[in-house]
Amino acid sequence: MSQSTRLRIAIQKSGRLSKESQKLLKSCGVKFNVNEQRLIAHSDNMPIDLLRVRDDDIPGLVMDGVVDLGIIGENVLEEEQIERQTLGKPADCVKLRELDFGACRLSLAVPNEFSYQDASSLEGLRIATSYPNLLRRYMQEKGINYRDCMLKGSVEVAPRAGLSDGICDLVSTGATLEANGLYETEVIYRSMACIIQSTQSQPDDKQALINKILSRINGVVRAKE
Ligand code: PRT
Ligand code: ZN
Repeated sequence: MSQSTRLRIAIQKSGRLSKESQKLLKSCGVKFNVNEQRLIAHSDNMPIDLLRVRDDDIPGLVMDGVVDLGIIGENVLEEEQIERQTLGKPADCVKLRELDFGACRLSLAVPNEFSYQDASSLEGLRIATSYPNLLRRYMQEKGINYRDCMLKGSVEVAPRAGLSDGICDLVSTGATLEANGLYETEVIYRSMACIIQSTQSQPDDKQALINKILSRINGVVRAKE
């Protein structure tokens, strides 16, 4: 496959970052129409193609140089980076800047009846999470041994279902924890959406377009501050 002359930007197809990612690019003057059935949306006024994928695929697509830019939550980026470093796969990319949406935190939480002092209260216990690498890094720093319960979804119901003692999950308002009889004990990672670039060297015209988009993003984000 030859390298595309058009700039490829990966964004989340549908989900919490999807609308904001599209809005940001539109406010930078990139015109496009999304067809919900299509993976790719071509810009009408700039040599840019948007690749609409699952958010989990975005860091890898950028790190493998399949796309040039990606808009992704720092939590997913960092999780993938640790995973790839562990596997010896390419894990490099450049974080161009943090964006002003997608704020959340990855936190430890336990059932309301759990008497929690500090992270060592979880010694030997089972923790459900979709972020096993970020959790492992945090618990290793604290020197705490725990047992894994890897779940891609429904993490918040794991303790009630008897699958785990606690959880490590994303929180924004805290309503989901509360609705499931859990309380937040420690924030292990704070995240925002960010824009990342592949480390592959780019032809001058493509890099100039990346610089133009980035400078417009800087303007758009600053204007809102
Ligand atoms: O289908 P795809 O794989 O692309 O999407 P996804 O389901 O994996 O991700 P999605 O759309 O839920 O989230 C995308 C990104 O949004 C995350 O990786 C974060 O960077 C960011 N984000 C910001 C959040 C939240 N806030 C958030 N609150 N992601 C998930 N949540 C969930 C959380 O997992 C929990 O279930 O919302 C619930 C908690 O919310 P509160 O408000 O009740 O605390
Ligand atoms: Zn996902």
